[in-house]
Amino acid sequence: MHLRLFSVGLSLAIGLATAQAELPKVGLKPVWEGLELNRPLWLEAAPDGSGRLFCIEQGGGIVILPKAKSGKERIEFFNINDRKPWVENEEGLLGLAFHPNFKSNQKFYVYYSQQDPKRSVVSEFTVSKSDKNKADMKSERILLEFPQPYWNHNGGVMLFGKDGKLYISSGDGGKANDPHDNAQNLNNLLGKILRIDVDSRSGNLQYGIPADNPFADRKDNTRKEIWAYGLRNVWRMSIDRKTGDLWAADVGQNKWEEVNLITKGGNYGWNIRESFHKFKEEGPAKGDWIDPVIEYAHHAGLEKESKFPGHGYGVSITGGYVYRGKAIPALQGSYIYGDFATGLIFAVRQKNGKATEHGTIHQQKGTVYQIASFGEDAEGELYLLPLVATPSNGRDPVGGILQIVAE
Ligand SMILES: [Ca+2]
Repeated sequence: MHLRLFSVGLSLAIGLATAQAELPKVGLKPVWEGLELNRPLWLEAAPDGSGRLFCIEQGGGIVILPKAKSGKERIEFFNINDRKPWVENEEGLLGLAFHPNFKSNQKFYVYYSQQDPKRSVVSEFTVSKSDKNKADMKSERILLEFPQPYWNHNGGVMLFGKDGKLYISSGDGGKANDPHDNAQNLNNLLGKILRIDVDSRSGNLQYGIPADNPFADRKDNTRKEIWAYGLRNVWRMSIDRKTGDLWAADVGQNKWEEVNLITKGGNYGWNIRESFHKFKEEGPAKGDWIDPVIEYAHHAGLEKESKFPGHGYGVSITGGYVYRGKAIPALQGSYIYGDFATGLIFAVRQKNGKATEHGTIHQQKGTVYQIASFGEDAEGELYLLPLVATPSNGRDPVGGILQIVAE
């Protein structure tokens, strides 16, 4: 339901003054115009008080953005372009996470694709001792590699929780329908959110299995790295910096896009379910599946089946962040997400995992920027990382980044 304060009487409006504000419309403001960025996919601030913003490029680079949003200087921090991580559309350098103690240990983590065989690699690197704006490219420690049988659904988000553990989204391995039923199979790492400890070691592993992982005590072949499962391709997840909640946007197949709140040991249904709906014909009718917070349909014909009629459409979700900035007070505490293809930006508020309010907060006009990802700075302000511009020619890379601002 969309709460419309302007449609109610003054006395009621005063009565609601302490309630959450209506979700506002927002604008998009070009920033770092003229800075050349090639397929930017992730933007975050180093947790060291320096205020530096780091931006991933899919081809294998990490760039430090100029302090001034009018700046054009490209400071190259990291570069694995020569390893060719980006071969197919959904491959590449996909994830970056700074160690919670980055300020003292200078460690950071990347997630990238490699070929022969196709696989995802999670590695630790350290900043150069002589130049804080350069990674020491010889410092790589590979923590984890796992096979990605197809080019699509490679996951790629990495985040440190408030618990200091590293959370990783893996993707179901690709193709369509999850043909090998990876997401429901606890014996492999695909279609999961993993949780590992980068500061310890378990057995021969280059990381530790946290003792409080949901399957840490299993004596069978269950992968103890698993935190949650039943996910198709989480394209962007984030942690609410206030509450610690883990939000994951799971890209759907032909019908439904969904936003999930991730809990320990949770099964999010794929490939038996897609969003609130049955997906696999021969799948069980009942199970311990956790429904999403919200869903949206791929086209108008599905709207009558949707739990959220009037949401708006799209074909591939891009997850964002719970807004904790100051510039748009009415957006405070809402989760911002968008659709890659339509470029619509949405927001939702929830209580106990159920949506209480949602709305389209921005509809692009004229040039529609596809939403490859969102970014968040140290102050909690949000950015849109566009991939290509349409409809002018649909192919040209867009140089800049767009900041989400009050309309
Ligand atoms: Ca699901």
